[in-house]
Amino acid sequence: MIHAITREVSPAVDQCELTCIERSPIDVAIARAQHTQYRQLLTELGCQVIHLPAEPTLPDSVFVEDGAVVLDEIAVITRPGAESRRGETATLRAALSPYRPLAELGAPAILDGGDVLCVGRTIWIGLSTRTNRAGIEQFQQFVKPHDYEVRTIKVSGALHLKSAVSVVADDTVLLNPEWIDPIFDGYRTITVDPSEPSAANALRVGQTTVVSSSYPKTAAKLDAHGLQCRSVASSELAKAEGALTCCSLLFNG
Ligand code: CIR
Repeated sequence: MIHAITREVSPAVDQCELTCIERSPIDVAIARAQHTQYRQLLTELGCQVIHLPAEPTLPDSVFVEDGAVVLDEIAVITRPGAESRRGETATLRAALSPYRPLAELGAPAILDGGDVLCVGRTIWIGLSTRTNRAGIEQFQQFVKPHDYEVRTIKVSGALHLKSAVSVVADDTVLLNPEWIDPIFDGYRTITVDPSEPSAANALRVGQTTVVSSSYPKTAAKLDAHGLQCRSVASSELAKAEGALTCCSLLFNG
């Protein structure tokens, strides 16, 4: 059983944080409709979806990935890099407490879940505008007893590490070589179509890779490599600099 924590799009989403893109108006109704389709797809792919209510005062709260990192052994509640997002973690802590022992990062640490990429027993953490060395060091202390190796990688040109690279199968990563070096030894690397730089954020659910319908060329590439793909519209939340992994916390039950 895969559990998926999601949260309804905030009515304040158009006041979201933005780092690498220009602001453009966000239609909350469209964003909510696309998010509903995303949740329906997760259900279809076998997830039990735990959908949290909207947070009217937290514009970015739909992006639940940034507030926690859930491993098989432990969940680490983060301290998000953007101050406006720190209020998001209390409800995630409550939602996760029935499922995992919890640990929590404290100041001066900052870390967004979008910077954490688990590749087998290696956890790559992006050093970014949202994640600092104190965040990585504290995280490492929490996961060391569970036999994970933490490695740091510098992120530039993208908001988060997972804007640039994601795991799409046991042995395969999808990445944008303009934003990240292909240093994932032993893993097959598929690169995004150059006309679709943001396609590197795809969501693996069991044996299926979910790709945004905005990126058909990259989806065709994944298909050609034998991956089973599904697509979903995510264009409205892309205006808030969010992609597919950002909208859920997936973990085994
Ligand atoms: C932010 O800047 O924090 C949000 N507007 C977007 C967060 C997207 N999250 C993610 O990639 N994990």
